[in-house]
Amino acid sequence: MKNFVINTIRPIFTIIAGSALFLTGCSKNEPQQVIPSTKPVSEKTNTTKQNSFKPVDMVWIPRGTFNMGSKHGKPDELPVHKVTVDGFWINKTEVTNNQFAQFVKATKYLTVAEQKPNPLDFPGVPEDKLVPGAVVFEPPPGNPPLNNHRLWWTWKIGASWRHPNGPNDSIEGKEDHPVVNVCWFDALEYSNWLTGKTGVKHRLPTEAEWEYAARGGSNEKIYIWGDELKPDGKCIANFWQGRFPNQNTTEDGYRMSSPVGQFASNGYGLYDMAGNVWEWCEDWYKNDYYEKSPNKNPKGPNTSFDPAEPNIAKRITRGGSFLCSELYCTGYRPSARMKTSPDTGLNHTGFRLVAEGPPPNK
Ligand SMILES: [Ca+2]
Ligand SMILES: [Ca+2]
Repeated sequence: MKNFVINTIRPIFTIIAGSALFLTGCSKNEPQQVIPSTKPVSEKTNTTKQNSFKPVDMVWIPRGTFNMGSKHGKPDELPVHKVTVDGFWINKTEVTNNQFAQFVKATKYLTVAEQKPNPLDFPGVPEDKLVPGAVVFEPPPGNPPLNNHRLWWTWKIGASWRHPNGPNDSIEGKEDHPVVNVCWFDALEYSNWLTGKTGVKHRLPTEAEWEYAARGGSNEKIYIWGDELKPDGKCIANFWQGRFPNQNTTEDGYRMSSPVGQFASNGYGLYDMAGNVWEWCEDWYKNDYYEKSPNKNPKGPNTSFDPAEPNIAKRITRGGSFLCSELYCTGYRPSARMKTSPDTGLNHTGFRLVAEGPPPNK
């Protein structure tokens, strides 16, 4: 959120504060990682529990090799390269509000979007302006140009996972929708909680694991289901139809998020790997990472670099969301890479986890 505030709301805060906000000690090779002041849940694994690990909400993805990246996408999806990943468990669906609520109930965890920003992170900004919030989609009227995403994103006071679109919105009736407005650090806390609870290491997927799982065995297809966005003219995922960002025809049945698992699963039995909400991955984003990525179990670069915003360190998000349009980001392609500051909650971003338990008994 800090980075979003500094770069997007900066002019507003600069006017309020009467002084400029700035990043210190931050270069393109030295990502500035913002660590929220929450205590990590202790992480324990347990051999006995590991052997009896049979998660009902996860699917085992067997070890395999695939072509990662795409010739049909953006420059950062190149070069297409062979990658082998070991087997892993992964959630069938995005983590839901109901699942996240269980975590919050058990731990009393406050997400970053619910915490007051630390004044030390915002030199010059009056404390009364530092209030909890998240970044929410609110397009201006008309047909704004599509080259400036700041036009349709607003930092909304009071937005959080409990209030996806702002303080007047709630998750009542959306218990089976994916949790949103959770940042990368929140996902980390949730995974640590599950690790402690199950005795099996849970974590965010690496970018390579995510893409391998998303492809569902259909290597090198543009979309998870093939090479046509709408096979037989039908929408088979929750994305945006119409002219982004103001004409949403809801041809797929959903204006914003949908309950998880409303569309057909992919070849591995996973739902919403295309669309619904973006999903955090473990890796840092670096635009040219594929040029030197290891070919076995790549875990991403050690530092982040996005040429569009070189001073902001970003983690990967994957899979696209209900806001992804054919005219704009096409993020629902399994190879599409998005990147977000790890402390930023957005109302189109959630996550799913992988687990490092033993494979299922044959
Ligand atoms: Ca939709
Ligand atoms: Ca998704």
